[in-house]
Amino acid sequence: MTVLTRRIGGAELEVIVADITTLGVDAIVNAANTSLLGGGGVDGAIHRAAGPELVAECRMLHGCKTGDAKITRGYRLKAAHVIHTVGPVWNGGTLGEDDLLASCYRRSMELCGKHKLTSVAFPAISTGIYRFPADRAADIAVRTTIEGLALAPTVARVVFCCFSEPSARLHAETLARQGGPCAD
Ligand code: AR6
Repeated sequence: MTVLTRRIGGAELEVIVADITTLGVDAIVNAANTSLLGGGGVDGAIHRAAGPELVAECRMLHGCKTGDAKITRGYRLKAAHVIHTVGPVWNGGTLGEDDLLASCYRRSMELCGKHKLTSVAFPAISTGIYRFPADRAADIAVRTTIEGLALAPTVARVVFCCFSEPSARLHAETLARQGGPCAD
């Protein structure tokens, strides 16, 4: 279900409610942990849908630091690639959580630029098991991704793939504030 679409520069940004594992984009972003070897939430769903080849490639990456991102192939997913990023665990906001979350979106966009990807879908990183407040995270996600378009000139489509309508509403509110005229 598409909640909002906005054109910003050469890119279309969409807020949708969907299961990210079903999307046919160049890359879906995974909210992983530092091991990159799978887990619960969206990470578990992506590994289940991609098949065991994904964890085999992840094993060769030797983990990922919080705030950083690494790219693999998508295997049995419709998406050609998976960008694995590690969001911060929310600890009250005094341990640099905002900057680390922004870094996840920035590094993911950098990888899109480096690999000349044209479309990317993000889940609401850190807002599940890692307990980052959903409204604060949505604001960082949308603002940092818009800034990150400059790092990824090939990207023509960005999807904020929310798993619930309340989450989509938060992303849509921020995007509506930041975005230009409606693309529909
Ligand atoms: N499609 C889209 N979004 C989803 C899906 C899905 N299939 N499944 C869940 N979400 P979480 P985190 C949403 O917990 O907070 C894992 O164990 C979910 O509703 O997946 O970054 C990792 O290995 C929420 O809005 O990730 C780490 O250990 C958002 O995705 C840890 O969880 C993120 O929730 C990472 O925790």
